[in-house]
Amino acid sequence: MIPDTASSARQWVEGVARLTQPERIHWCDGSRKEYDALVTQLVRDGGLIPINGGQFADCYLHRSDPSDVARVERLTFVCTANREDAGPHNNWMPPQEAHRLLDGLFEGCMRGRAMYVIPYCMGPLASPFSRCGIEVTDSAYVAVNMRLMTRMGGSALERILREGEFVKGMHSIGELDPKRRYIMHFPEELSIRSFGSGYGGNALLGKKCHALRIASWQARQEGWLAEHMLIVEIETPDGEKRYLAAAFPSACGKTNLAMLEPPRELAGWKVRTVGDDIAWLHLDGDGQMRAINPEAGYFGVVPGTNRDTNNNAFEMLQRDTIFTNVGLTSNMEPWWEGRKRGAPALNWKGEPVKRGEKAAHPNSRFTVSARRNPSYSPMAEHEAGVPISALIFGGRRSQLAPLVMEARDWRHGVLMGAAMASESTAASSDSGKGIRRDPMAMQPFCGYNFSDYWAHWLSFAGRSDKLPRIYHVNWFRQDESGAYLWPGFGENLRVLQWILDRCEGRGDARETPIGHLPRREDLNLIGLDINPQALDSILAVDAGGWREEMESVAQYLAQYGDRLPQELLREHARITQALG
Ligand code: OXD
Ligand code: MN
Repeated sequence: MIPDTASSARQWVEGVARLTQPERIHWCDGSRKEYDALVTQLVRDGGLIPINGGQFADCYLHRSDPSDVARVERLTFVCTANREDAGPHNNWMPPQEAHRLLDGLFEGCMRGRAMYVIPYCMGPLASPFSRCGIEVTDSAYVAVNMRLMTRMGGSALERILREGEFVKGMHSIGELDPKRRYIMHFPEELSIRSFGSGYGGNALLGKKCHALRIASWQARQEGWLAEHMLIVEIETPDGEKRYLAAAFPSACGKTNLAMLEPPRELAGWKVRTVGDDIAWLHLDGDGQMRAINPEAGYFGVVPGTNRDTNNNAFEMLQRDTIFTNVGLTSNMEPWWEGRKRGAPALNWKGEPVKRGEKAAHPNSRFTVSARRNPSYSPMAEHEAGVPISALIFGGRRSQLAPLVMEARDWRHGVLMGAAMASESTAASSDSGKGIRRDPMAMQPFCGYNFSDYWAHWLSFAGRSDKLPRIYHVNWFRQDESGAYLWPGFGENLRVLQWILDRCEGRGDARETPIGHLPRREDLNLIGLDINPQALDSILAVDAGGWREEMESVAQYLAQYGDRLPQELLREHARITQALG
C-alpha cells in the first residue's frame, strides 16, 4: 500500500527521494513474502550467507565492514536548538549546521540503489503508549532486520496515516567510511539522520535512535519514561505473576536476565520475557507504573550464549535468525566463543581462524523475532502494558558494589540510578577501558540533558504513592584472581526472589548508609554452591570505599552545574554524612 500523495508520509518520502535520488522506491509491506524476496536478493548480492549446518534452519550470516561493528558514540549527536538542552553528556551540533552537513552527505547517495521505506510501530499496534516512525534506508539488510525487530509494514502505516505524526528516520550506508559517518538526532523535529554505518545500533533506527533518544525526549514532555531496561515476568510457585524492569549498560546480561531459567532448587518458579532491552514506563490512572516493550525482536550479543547461560536464547536462535559477525564451522554452522560445541573454521571476517584469535567479534549479534523465544510472555502484546513491582539498576563492577541493595525511597533510588557505573564492554567502539559513569544505563541513549532527566524522574514521587521500589544489583564481583564471587545467570533468581519478597512486605534486611541489604539468612540459598566468605564479601559494605565512591559521584554530578536538581545533591549529602 502506497499512501496518497496528499499524506504527510508520502510527501516526506518523496522529498527524501528528491535529495537521495534512488533508482527505485520500495514501500515495505512487512509480509513474509517480502522478507523472503529481500533475503534472496541479499544472498545473491553477498550481503547474507545461508548458514544452515547442523540444527540451524533459515539462518543467515552478515559480515559487516570491519570498521563498522559497534555503536560509535563519538559520532552520535543530539542537535537541539539550545546546546544546554542536549546536556554535557551528548555531542551537540546546531541543527542548521547538522542539516547542512547531512544534506551534503545524503545528496544523490542512493543513485543506482533501491530506497526502502519502512513504516514501523514501536509497541503493540493497538496500544495508546506505542509510537510510530518511518525509516527510509538504502540497505536491504536494515529492512530485513527491522522486520524482525519491530511491528513493520502495512498495519504500522495505517496507524501513521490515521495519527498523522511519526518519527522521520533517514538512513544510508553511504560508503561505510568512518570519516563520513554521523548518527544525528533532532528531538525538536522528531527526526533522525544516520549516515555511513550499517551496524544495528546506528542503522536500525527504531531501536536506540527512536525508542530511546527521541522517545526519552517525547516521554519527558508527555510525562512518561523511555528506559534502557529489560522487562521480566516472574511467576511464583503460588501462580502469582510479578513484573520487574531492570537497567544495565550494554552487554551486561540484560538478555540473559530477561530469559533466565530457574535453578533446579527453585523449580516451582517460572520466568518469562516481556522485553530484553527497552521499556516505556507510564503511570496508569491508579498511579501504578506499567511497562510496554516497544520492540518485537532481539538484537542480542552472541558470544557466551550456550545451554547453561541462556538456554532459551540458544534454542531460539537456531531458526529464522540473522547473525552478524560470528565465525563459521566447517559445516556452515555459526560459531562463537562460549558456544561450547564444535570448532570454528572461519573467523568473523571470513578468514581461516588463526590459533589464539577470537573467531566471533566480541560484539557479534543475533537478530531474531521475540516470538521465537520459548519463554516469550504473551503479556508483551498487552496494550496496557504490565504492572511493575520494582525497578532495578545494575552495573558490571568487579569491586565495591554489593550483590543487591534497596533504596530507602524513590529519591534515593533516583540517586542510585544517577550514580550507576560500569566497566566498559564491546557494544560501543569508543567507550574506552575502565569504569565509566552510566546513569540509568542511559549515558549513550538519553536524548536530553541528564539534569532535566533526573528532575523528570524525581517528579514521579509527587505523582503517585504506589511507585515501584528501586534496587541496585551487581552480579560481577571478582576476587583478586579475577574469579567471580557470585555464580550469576539462573542463580540471580534468588536475588529477584528477595526483591519480590521485599515488595510484598515479607523479606528482611539490614539498614546501612547505602541502602537496605539482605543478610545471608534473608536470601534463599537452598542448594547453592557458594563459598561463605565470598557471600560475606558481596553482602558487605566497605564504608571507606563508599566514601571514595560518593566523592567520585559528586565530581561526576558537578559537571551538570546549576541545572542539577538540588534534591539529588541533598540525597547525596545525606548518604555521605551517614557514611561518617
Ligand atoms: C544494544 C546496546 O545493542 O545497548 O542493545 O548496545
Ligand atoms: Mn541495549
